[in-house]
Amino acid sequence: MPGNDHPSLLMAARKLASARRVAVVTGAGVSAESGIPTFRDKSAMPGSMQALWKDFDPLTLATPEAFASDPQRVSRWYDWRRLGCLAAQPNPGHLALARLERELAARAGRLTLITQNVDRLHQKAGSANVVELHGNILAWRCTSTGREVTPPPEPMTQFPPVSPFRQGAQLRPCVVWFGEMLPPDAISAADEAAASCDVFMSVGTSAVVYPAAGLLHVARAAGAFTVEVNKDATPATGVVDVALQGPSGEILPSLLRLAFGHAPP
Ligand code: BJW
Repeated sequence: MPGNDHPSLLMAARKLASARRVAVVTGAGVSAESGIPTFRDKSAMPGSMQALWKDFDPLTLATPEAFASDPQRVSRWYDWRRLGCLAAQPNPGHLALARLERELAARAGRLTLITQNVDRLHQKAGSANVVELHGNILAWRCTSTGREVTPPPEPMTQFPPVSPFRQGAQLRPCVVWFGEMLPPDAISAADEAAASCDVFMSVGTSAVVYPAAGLLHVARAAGAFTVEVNKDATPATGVVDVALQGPSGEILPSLLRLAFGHAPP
């Protein structure tokens, strides 16, 4: 984690302080400090909810093919994750991004927070302008009619859950699996924000899943100053203007303090 006087941190803070439009894309790493497991990290956070499903590769469960071949297992996994997301609380990284939105709004600026996460923790932290690229895990939809429902915050009792809308149909989570299209409104809002921002930040994502990973390149081509916050190196690290290595729950609050001073009580 860079110290508060580190030139990269100071440079990123100066750029944020003078920016009007900022776009941030977040990934699973931003929620890791809330105890939600990432997709590709092998090391689980202490106290995280990973143990039960440790023998399954999340990337092989998050596909339409997995749901088609074993809907019981896949829906059980998603219900377990849904309950974990409902119980989780935002961490200082989420809160810092919510503060960034308020600071920019107070200066007639705008933050577009583009997330690949399905956990709704940015909204729980107070962020309002959130673009969900990969859907959200709290809503489920009928495999036949597409109608959506928000299941109650208790464990489901039947797997796969039966659709209340059409006999013989099932419910699946409203998330985007590999090979599925992203919501068109979300991808166009994300593209527009990346193409028109002064500062673009990639936070807690392995930067390998497209189209989300392509937004950094859109922003760079349009002349934005680009920043990465990640505890490890990724394909984005060598591309950005400033790479800040460390936990987002520590780096983002430091960055906000340097850019805008201490948060008001
Ligand atoms: C910390 C930290 C801490 C940890 N602090 N950091 C162009 C080129 C090649 C392929 C494609 C392409 N365009 C489309 C594709 C195909 C495909 C794709 O991208 N494949 C690549 C993998 C090769 N994309 C798609 O299929 C997308 N659909 C699409 O494009 O439709 C049109 C189309 C289809 C087919 C062909 C062409 C066009 C859909 C992608 C959907 C992704 N879905 C998932 C599951 C969502 C539901 C669920 O939650 O279950 O989304 S997969 C999974 O990966 C999930 C995540 O949102 C996504 C990204 O992962 P993320 O968030 O980056 O997490 P991790 O675990 O990978 O990384 C965590 C990072 O945090 C690490 O770097 C850590 O170091 C860091 N970290 N703790 C800071 N405390």
